[in-house]
Amino acid sequence: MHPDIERVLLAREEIQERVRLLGTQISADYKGKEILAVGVLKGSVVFLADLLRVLTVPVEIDFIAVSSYGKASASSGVVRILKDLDRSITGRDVLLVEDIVDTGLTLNYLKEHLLSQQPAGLRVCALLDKPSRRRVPVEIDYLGFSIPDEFVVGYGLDYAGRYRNLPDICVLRREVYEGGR
Ligand code: PRP
Ligand code: 7HP
Repeated sequence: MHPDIERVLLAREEIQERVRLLGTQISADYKGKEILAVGVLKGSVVFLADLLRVLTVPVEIDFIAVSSYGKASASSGVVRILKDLDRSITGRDVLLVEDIVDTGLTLNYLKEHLLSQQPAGLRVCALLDKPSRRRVPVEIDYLGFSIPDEFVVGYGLDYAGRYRNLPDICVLRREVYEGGR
């Protein structure tokens, strides 16, 4: 195990099984429709890549990137778009794909931003939720796991840009991020 890791919270097999079930549920709910899956860069890429491959309905993908408001100043709730969608989503069935919902500020902002473009529908699929950290209420239509308030990395999730390549979702040792989170 990587020396910066305290323990594995969700092992790769458990993640794969949950992603498979999410894919089955989403495919059933969207039967007869075509999904435009919008991944939120960069954390969602691993999850999105796996989710895509278990969907049985037609799916296109696009990406959006937002600036982090910085966890230290979460109360501002200010989110800035760094890369917007390539194509119009008007009239499309959009599935917004996130790796983690923490304060809810990013998702809240993104939902408003996307809804203002009149999609036919907008649902949210998030792999992880930390409900104890929530500052604004946000609805998650498809959720992988609800987790406690511990800083996790791996399977796309980072700390300071690192650890995204770890195949399991792991709790990062406190000493690594203390003072910087
Ligand atoms: C993470 C995550 C969400 C956001 C959730 O992104 O991917 O977008 O934080 O936090 P919130 O609910 O408190 O708003 P991050 O800013 O770490 O960027 P990344 O995806 O590039 O790692
Ligand atoms: C964002 C984020 N990124 C990685 N790990 C966590 O636990 C996180 N919470 N919010």
